[in-house]
Amino acid sequence: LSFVSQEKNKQILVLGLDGAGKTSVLYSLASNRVQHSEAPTQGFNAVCIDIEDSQMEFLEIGGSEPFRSYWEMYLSRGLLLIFVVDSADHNRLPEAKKYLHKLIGANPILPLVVFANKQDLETAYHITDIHEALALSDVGNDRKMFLFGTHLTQNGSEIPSTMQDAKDLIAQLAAEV
Ligand code: G3D
Ligand code: MG
Repeated sequence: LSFVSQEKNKQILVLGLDGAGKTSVLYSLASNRVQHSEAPTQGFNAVCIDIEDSQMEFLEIGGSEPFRSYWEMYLSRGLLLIFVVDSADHNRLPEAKKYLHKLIGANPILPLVVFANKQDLETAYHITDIHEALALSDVGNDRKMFLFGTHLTQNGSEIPSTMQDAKDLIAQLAAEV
C-alpha cells in the first residue's frame, strides 16, 4: 500500500474527524459491500478503486489531531474532497465545521462531496441540519458541492443506493477535472 500517486492517477482526498466513518466508507465504496473498518487509521490509508476505465486513488488521512496538519498539504494535488461527518456526534459538529472551512478556504474551487454518515443512528441529524451545522451555504459559488446522507449497517450487505449514487458522482466529477 502506497500513498505516492502516479501522475495519471486521480487522487481523491477523504477527510473528516476521527471516528466519522472514513475508512468504512472507503472500503464499502471499493467493494460495493458494507465493510466496517476494524481499527482507527494510523496516519494514511490509500485505496485504489476502479471506476469505469480509470483507476482512482482515494487517500484517507487520519483525522486525529497529529495528522491534521497534513490535510492542507495534500489539498493541492487532490481532485476532489470527500468530507465525512458522524451525523450523530452533535458535540463535535462545530469542530468538523471549523476544519472543513479551513480546508476549503485553502482551495476555492476544489469540488466537495460531504457524507453525512451514520444516518442509521436514532440521534443522527437530518441532512438539512447537517447542511446548516457545517455552514455549507458558505462554501463558495465557484465550487461544486454535494451532500449525501449515508449509513453503513449490516456488514456484507450491498451498499445503500445513496452510496452508489455518490460513487457514480465522484467518478463523473473526477473525469471532468
Ligand atoms: P474513521 O476512519 O473516520 O476514523 P471508521 O472511522 O471508518 O474507523 O469508523 C469509526 C466507527 O464508526 C467504527 O465503529 C465503524 O464501524 C462505525 N461506523 C462507520 N460508519 C457507520 C455508519 O454509517 N453507522 C454506524 N452506526 N456506525 C458506523 P467502531 O465500533 O469500530 O469504532
Ligand atoms: Mg480511518
